[in-house]
Order: sequence, then structure tokens, then C-alpha cells
Amino acid sequence: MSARTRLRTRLLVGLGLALGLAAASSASPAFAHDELLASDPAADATVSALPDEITLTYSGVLIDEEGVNAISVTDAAGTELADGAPVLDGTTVTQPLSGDSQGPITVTWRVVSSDGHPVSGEFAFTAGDPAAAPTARADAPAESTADEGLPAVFWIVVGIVVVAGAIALVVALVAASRRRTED
Ligand SMILES: [Cu+2]
Repeated sequence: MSARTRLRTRLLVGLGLALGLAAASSASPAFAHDELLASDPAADATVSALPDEITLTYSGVLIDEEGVNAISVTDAAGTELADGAPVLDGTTVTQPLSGDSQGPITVTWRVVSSDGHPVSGEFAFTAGDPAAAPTARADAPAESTADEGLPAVFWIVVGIVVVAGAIALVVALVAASRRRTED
């Protein structure tokens, strides 16, 4: 192999590495997040009465630290039905409920994904007779919109660092190959 061919090979390998790293860094956050797979009662389901508990099943083993996983279950009047702390068991979170509210029930959840990112979401189901739903209070607390995962700027910084590292690697490879050519 001539020196020129060797240099070209090294350049191509370096470029491939840089592209691969950049692709991996932009794709991994989406892959790593755990998602809500199922719930009982299921989203949009209608059940005969408010159950004693609600179960959420996720795609990964959630991180169990006190207070990081929170589930809020409210009726049409905004009354909190969650009774005590949620119980985490691997990929499943069980939230005990109290009361016998009927009508639309809203479940707002926030858990820590196995990759360390907080993820959140909301769904609803109907319990009993929708006509028997308590009427909404005028002073019902506004719904908080928990942000999902880390801010985008974090991933932009990670991307810049990875690309800069890849460029440095290519420069180093080219310099090393040049040195060898000059020998
Ligand atoms: Cu994540």
C-alpha cells in the first residue's frame, strides 16, 4: 500500500467514526427513554366503578428513589384520588386509590426512566356513570406541564462535544499518517 492510499484509508476510517458517533449520539436519547406500555384500567377504557388501584407498566425497569415517581389521579372536580405513595416493582408502578368518584378520571404520571431521565404523561379513563361525575370546581388547580427528559440544549452540547471529539480524532489520524509518510 502506498503512503497516499494509506492516508486516504485513514481519512475514510476517521470520517466513518465521526459520522457513526454523531448518529449514535443523536439517536440514543430516543431509544433509551422508557415508555408507558399499558395501564389497568387502560387509557380511554370505561370501567364499572373506580378501582382500588391503578397499575402502569413501562418498557424498562424504573429507577426507585423516594419521591421521584409520582402519580396523580383526579376526578372531574379535580379531587385527588391517589391514596399514598406509588409502589414500584421493576417495570410496574401501582398506585392505590381511594373514594368512589364516577365519570372521567385523569391519570398524570411522572417516573424516572432506567436511563435516569424523568418522563411524564397523562391519560384518562371513565369510571361508573359519566352523568354522575362531580362538577368541576372553578378553583381547580391548573395542570402542571412537567417537562419530558433533559432540555434540548443538553443534547445539543453533547452533540457538539461528540462531533468535536470525532474531528480531533480525524486530525490526529491524518497528522500521524503524515508523520509516517515524511519518515
Ligand atoms: Cu432518556
